Amino acid sequence: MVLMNKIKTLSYINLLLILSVACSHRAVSQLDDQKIKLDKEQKPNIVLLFADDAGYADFGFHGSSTMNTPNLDQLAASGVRFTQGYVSDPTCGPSRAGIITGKYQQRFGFEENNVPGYMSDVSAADGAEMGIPTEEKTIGDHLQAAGYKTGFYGKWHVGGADRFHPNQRGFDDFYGFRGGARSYFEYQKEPREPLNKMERNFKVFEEPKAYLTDQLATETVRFIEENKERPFFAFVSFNAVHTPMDATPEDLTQFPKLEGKRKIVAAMTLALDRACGKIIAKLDELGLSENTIVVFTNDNGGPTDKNASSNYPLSGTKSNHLEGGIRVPFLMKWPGKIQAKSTYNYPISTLDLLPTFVAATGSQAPIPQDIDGVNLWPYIDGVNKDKPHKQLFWKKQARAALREGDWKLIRYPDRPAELYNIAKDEREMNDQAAAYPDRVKDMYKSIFEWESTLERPRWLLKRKFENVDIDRMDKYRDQSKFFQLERI
Ligand SMILES: [Ca+2]
Repeated sequence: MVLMNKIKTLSYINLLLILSVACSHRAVSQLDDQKIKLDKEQKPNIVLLFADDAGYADFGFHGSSTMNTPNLDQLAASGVRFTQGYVSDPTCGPSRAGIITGKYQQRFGFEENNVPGYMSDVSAADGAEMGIPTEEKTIGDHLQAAGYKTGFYGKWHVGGADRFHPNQRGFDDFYGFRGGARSYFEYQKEPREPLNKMERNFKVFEEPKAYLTDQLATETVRFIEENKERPFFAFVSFNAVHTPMDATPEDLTQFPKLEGKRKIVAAMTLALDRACGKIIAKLDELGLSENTIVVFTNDNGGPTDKNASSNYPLSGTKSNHLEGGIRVPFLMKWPGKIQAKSTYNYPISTLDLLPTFVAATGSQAPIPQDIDGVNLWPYIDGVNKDKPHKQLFWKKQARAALREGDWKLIRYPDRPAELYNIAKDEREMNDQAAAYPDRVKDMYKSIFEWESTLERPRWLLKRKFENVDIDRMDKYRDQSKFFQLERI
């Protein structure tokens, strides 16, 4: 039956080829060889380039003349740029739990960021125990089931305990760290947080010899070379440009006009772009580019206070539900399938990557139904002209947001809800709540109804971090106050 299904997908010429050799014993192995070859040709490789805490504005393809990102600019010109690409949370751990499962992470209790040392004394879980529950299937699990070799490089941050290890969660090959932030240089002594040690597969601890961003590219290139004859999925989870603010002296010298953290983040972004370019160049060198989907996106908006990132013209930052916290750079390339230099303008989500990737593998692995992401191919192709999502939700504790059509409602713990028309007011400057009280009521109710379907948080941050997030939002909300000279 499987063979019949496969044969249905073969071209007429390939079918003739198989029929012509299928008459002898020797032909059986030829048939197998041909099947493998066709599998390889039909199933695209997938490379997900994933940045950390990058500012929406801090890429050439988003208009930055400060940052130097030629390789990512080229990627943007080679495929589609999603102009309203969202993450499912404005912080690291929950956003990653969403992308890795294709589900709103609050559905399995991954509502709050998981940062050892920051958790409440009464948190039900802490430390290495804060992870994606093992009953959830990951993007790696799904692609393994579709016959892919899977590799994960860099920051994991969705569970430090052994049972949450990437090798246990659908990734054949791993070089990275289980925690959420670490030095970009080799640790000379045991770090305070052992989850941040670099690890090759399971418990073989091996610090990087090169600047970490470059090392992650080297590891990904190795994985691509090792698997060039079969379909592969590389999840490249850079910690760039998350703190600590570590850059190489060579990269820093490229930005003589900048100072302080802004200079360092520019150097870190240059290294991020170089690493992405190295991976893309390897695909070109091996002749794999035509049959490889390459995605670039980022886990949450830039924390301007921490790493001097800019989300301009969007408002807000990491850890709040303004557009600057949840709307991220989002590129996808697949030559011959996705039109170069195109844009897609309806809202999409990182939750969509799991079903979109599974759909690209062909019919053998069905798209899971119990997820919130949407297969984007009919929308990218223009076959389906509707919006992929009628609603998109965000929530942490009392704070929440709902995007419904052009409207967005933001619910706060310390002030009335705000309503924005994102199509007319992308910067969220003109609160329309007083003008549309019925819409506010309806959307407020919709958030509550969605919340009622969610699990309770498995862990809780200390209360004071709610204040930290609100204070950061208020101080850094209007991004036009920062880095003004760069925009003149
Ligand atoms: Ca992050």
